[in-house]
Amino acid sequence: MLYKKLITCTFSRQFSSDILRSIGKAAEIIDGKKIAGEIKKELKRDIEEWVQNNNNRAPSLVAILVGEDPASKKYVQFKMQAAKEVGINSSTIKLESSVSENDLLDLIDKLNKDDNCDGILVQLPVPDHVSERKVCNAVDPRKDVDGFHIHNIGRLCSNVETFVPCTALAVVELLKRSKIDTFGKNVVVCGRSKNVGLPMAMLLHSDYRNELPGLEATVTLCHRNTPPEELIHFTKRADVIISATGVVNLIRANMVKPGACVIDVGITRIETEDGKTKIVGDVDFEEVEKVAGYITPVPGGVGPMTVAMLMKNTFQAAKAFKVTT
Ligand code: NAD
Ligand code: L34
Repeated sequence: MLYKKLITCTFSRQFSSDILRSIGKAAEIIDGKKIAGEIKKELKRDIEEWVQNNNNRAPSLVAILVGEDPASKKYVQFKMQAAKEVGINSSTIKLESSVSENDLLDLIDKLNKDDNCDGILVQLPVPDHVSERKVCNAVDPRKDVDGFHIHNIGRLCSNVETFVPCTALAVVELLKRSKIDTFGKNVVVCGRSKNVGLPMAMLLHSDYRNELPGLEATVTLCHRNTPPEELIHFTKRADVIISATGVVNLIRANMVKPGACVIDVGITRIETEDGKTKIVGDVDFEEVEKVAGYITPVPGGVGPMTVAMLMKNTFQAAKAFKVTT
């Protein structure tokens, strides 16, 4: 790594990336699946200890799955599996896609009042006839393990302790555990969605002297109306690029500063030549890994970490409830 850094500093950008390529020095892969495994192990230990020492019941999580979207079904299954691994009681309530908004809100209200339920999540997207904002705001903020309630978004934006949305938290944890420095660094976030890009940017630029993980970066937030020539202008100067757009191959090698860290949040299902489907990210992995210093794969990068962070938030909800109720 030191060798790579030295040549990165000494030579021009193009020259150093050519050298990296010629000596076959590929980026270090940030293995999200492995790190998620480690976090789940730590959580299992902490939850066991909390249950035994304080005579608590196990934390509990309820997922609401509306409709038959195969990706949503899969993600909720992963969440149930992870809960089992760490000692969280979990269940999924499945609803038809035709469910009325009122019936869904009633169900959330019932779960809000259920003392045996610490965390509630409504897997998104919800059908078009249901308001996503209303649903997110219906969850008791103290049980809002996704961090999507408007109060919790407000707390996040005010740097006050809260439930941080799982994907943003996943990226923070990946950066921390891979020892990627963000203090005073240039970070580009591609994508400004309320659930991913926005909380990501909030955490990255936040002041470490407050309650939330302050990453102290200089953040540029790009989106669909950032012209491509502007996007490349910013990404080329970035020490860290985080892409969360769902645009396949948005990030190419010529957009990346040699040695930079590239975190790929995007997930898109594509059909392969043999008729099978596979998932890919926003980053042209094959190209970019030759230039970047660190890179996350898809699959096996941010996805499994998102699930692990949900477990962390559920444990946080269980502990807070015990204190405040
Ligand atoms: P979204 O559709 O709500 O937002 C996409 C964002 O990308 C928008 O802000 C849009 O302005 C921006 N965008 C579109 N084209 C762009 C371009 N050319 N340049 C720069 N920005 C552009 O989606 P989302 O919910 O934020 O999810 C984004 C991606 O991340 C999707 O592929 C989704 O499947 C994936 N995702 C992955 C995880 C995970 O855990 N790995 C979690 C959530 C979402
Ligand atoms: N309410 N809705 C709510 N909360 C969330 O945090 C989510 N999200 C996103 C979709 N809707 C949501 C998730 O859980 C996306 N997401 C998610 C969860 C898990 C994985 C990816 C996205 C994941 O585990 N991905 C694996 C395998 C993917 C595959 O095989 O299809 C990976 O390695 O990326």
